[in-house]
Amino acid sequence: PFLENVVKHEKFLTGEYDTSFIDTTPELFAFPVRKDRGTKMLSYIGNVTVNGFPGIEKKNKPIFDKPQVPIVGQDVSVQNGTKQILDRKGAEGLVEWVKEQKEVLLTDTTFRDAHQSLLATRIRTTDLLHIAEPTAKLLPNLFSLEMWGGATFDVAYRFLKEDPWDRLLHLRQKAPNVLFQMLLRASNAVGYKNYPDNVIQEFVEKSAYAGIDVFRIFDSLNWVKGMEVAIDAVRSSGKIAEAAMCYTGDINDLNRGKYDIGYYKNLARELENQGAHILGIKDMAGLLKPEAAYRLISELKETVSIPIHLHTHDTSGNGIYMYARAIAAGVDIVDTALGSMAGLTSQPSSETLYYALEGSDRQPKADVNSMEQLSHYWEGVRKYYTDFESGMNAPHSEVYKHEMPGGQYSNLQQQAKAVGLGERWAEVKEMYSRVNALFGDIVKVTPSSKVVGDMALFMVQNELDEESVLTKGKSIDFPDSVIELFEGYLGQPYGGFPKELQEVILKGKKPITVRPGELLEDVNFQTLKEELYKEIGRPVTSFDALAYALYPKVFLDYAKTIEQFGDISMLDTATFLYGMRLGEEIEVEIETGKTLIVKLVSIGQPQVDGTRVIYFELNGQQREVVIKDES
Ligand code: 3PY
Ligand code: ZN
Repeated sequence: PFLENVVKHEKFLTGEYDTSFIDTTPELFAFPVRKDRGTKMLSYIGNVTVNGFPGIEKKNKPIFDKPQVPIVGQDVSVQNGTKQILDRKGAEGLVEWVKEQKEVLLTDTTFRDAHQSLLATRIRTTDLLHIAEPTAKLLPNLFSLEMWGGATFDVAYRFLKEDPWDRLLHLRQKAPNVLFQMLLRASNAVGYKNYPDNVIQEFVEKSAYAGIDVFRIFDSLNWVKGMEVAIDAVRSSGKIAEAAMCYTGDINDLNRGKYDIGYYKNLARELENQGAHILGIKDMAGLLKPEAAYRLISELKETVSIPIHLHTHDTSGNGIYMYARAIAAGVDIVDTALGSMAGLTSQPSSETLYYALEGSDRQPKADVNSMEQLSHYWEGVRKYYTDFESGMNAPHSEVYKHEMPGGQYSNLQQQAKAVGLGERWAEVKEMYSRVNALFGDIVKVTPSSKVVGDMALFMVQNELDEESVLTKGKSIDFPDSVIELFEGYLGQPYGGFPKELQEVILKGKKPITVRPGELLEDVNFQTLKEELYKEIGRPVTSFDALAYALYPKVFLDYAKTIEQFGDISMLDTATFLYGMRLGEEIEVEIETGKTLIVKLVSIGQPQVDGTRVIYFELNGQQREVVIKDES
């Protein structure tokens, strides 16, 4: 009650005190278990058992083998790693250390991009937390763990009904030795549109504070101006600014002259001058071919003096060979995922790369047996999420033609199905590349890739082609995202917008050419916190306020779900997604040392008002909950 009084105090709410410790000390919010906590949880279980989980087909809960956490002796301590180098020597010192390494360094993406690209970003915090400490102990030589950012932020609130900041804070406690890395969409933060500058600054500051060390910053049109605010904010936080250029086209294809080697060299120079500690190459679709990689890295090594970090997706199946060529040319760091979460639209496999480089003096320093043990855990976890798999099960060389990012493929496929174009998926893919040409060959990565996807669906749906878009365009209502792109609200593409198309789409509206952030008013976080407090009626942390600033509706929906069902993040994933089987008994650890035993006894018949009574035993006591049958 004392704490509750503190957090409700006006001075606390208006931020007059430095209360940041409250943000990073979630234990403070572990109030005594209220009576209705168990009932709320049972309501969730009853609901998902009867109605299924949104977005996947309802089915009986499958039987899963428990994912095997490698036994790493309690006596094995966590070895110091790159995080300690950063803390001791600062960003510049860490950069020097990277340059001194003979072996190629690895970033493990299993906790972020791998499941973003294979499983629609659905892996839950509990499944990450169980393996975080073993990962820290078994892979202390990693350059970094990419474990946050990109789509993980909104998916956590939107679909998993959990707080991404909690994920970051708790993982940090379990894995204190390796740098934590996130993907930041520059002025789009972790969203799909440009935000005011002070939102970007506040987001970077709080993320750094909560545990992020390396920020991979990219702009969806490779517009350096759009990256300035984010790069400066990361530098001021004392963390590592990895400014990335997105790779598109093919530098060795003489027919695709727009993004040639000169383009990338200029961009690299600009990013270095802008203050990048590391140059990232973000090959988001996996378009970089082996010989192009050798050439690109060789020439960039002569162009910039900062380390180079290469990211790719293995969609074509050429990932390992491409990395081998980039490593031969001197790339400093590459991104890989543990075997069972690698390949296809995800990153190339860490173990495979390890073996591919056997006999080379650049083979990464890693214990391949440890990687394999960790990979077994993920093999088990991945089974929980089978319903989110994209269905792609073999290398897919046509990516070189449609150029769709790894993380977009399954998403756009879902969008196509949702608007009744599931049967015409091949046409949608082809249209995607035609829209790219129509837009003047732009960089396609979140959020610009989404705009190209929206337009492709729109054109297939409305039987439009390039010519009819231009001739009939004045009477066509284009998707909002397309209008915003052509208005300049995602920034400026290299070479500008195609003028005729822009006029057709904007219908007399004037596009902007300045940084959108210059036109957007700063968010007043104090007012925002007060507003949010009134909405949700509970203490508002700076983290909540940021989430609300980025995703107002998603955050409020999340808060409402938590109000209805309580914190459901501690449920095991099988129960979270499929509920319970009749007669099944599960254990739920609701806080350290406090476990509830839940048994599903029976499910009542539907009533005339559409409700059902679900009968449980909670720690041996009979409990009933009433839920609405949505079927
Ligand atoms: C993201 O922005 O989430 C991406 O992974 C883009 O490739
Ligand atoms: Zn990626």
